[in-house]
Amino acid sequence: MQFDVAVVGATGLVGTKMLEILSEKNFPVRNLCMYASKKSAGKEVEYKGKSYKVIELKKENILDKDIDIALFSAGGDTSLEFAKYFVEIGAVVIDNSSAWRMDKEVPLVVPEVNPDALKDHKGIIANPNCSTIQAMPVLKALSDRYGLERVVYSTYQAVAGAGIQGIEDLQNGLKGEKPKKFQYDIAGNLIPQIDTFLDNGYTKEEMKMVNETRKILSLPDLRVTATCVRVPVETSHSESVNVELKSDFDLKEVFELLSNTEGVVVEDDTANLKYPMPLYVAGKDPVYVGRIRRDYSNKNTLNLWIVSDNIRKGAALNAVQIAEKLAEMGLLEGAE
Ligand code: 11C
Repeated sequence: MQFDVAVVGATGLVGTKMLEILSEKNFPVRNLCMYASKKSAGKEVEYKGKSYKVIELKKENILDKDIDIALFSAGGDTSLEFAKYFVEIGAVVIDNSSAWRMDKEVPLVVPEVNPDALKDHKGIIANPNCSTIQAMPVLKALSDRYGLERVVYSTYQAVAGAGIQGIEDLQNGLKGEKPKKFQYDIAGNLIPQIDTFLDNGYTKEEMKMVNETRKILSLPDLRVTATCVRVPVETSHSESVNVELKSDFDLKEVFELLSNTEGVVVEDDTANLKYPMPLYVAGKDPVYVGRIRRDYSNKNTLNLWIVSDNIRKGAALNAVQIAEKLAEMGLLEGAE
């Protein structure tokens, strides 16, 4: 089976990565349409050695096409305006923005965690926030084995989460220039704010972690809290995760469980100073977990350190994996 694929936001950081991953994975692409805003329309983008002209994203440029899957990463407003036209022509939209993540009609999916949610899709599937995605395979495994009582996230998020301009702010900041994307210097600094503040004192990023975790794990009452911090690291988010379980655990068994969890690599050998770090995880597909230890201050509680490439598993790779899973589950129309 082959598919007609559209990438919306094809010239952005995540869009570019989506194309790279489709190619790396040899995804069965029959035709490819690359969309972007008027500013980038007409540019030439390469895919597997062939050059494609970027099409301006507008209604009439969508309705005249045959598309089976549209991978969106162009911001929430663009998704809200244009996804419906792709659905109208029969495509399944996999959207990387936050536009529909909490919509009851829209599955929010990490393929190795909650693939069955895909069965209920009505044309749009949401890709979770990067900082949420990377914790999911680990928490799902722990949830299934021991039950989850409470989760405390403290994140150390890379500048790539803020797009190309975030990366530029770090690189230029290291040369002494002032930031353009962030409100403060990021080189040599930490910013305890990602996205805007809400009335409850949390940032939108923090509440995304709370709400998306509950939805993906189907645990609507799970006690979750988060503090999200931007750090001067280019790519890969790191997270300290404190997890209170419903029942007690044997640490060796936890190591074994996580070592056998799809999409997860345990990197934890303190005697040899082995633990995951963002610099070395960048460019890799799995979620890495280390510093696995008992929290002696609370019963049935674990401390974990989870690191993953936020542009790959946190965005582009997860979106492509959703497409692969849809195809595997027979939920995608394509051509023989
Ligand atoms: C960041 N997590 O690191 C954000 C970027 O809802 O998809 C992704 C925002 C989102 O800044």
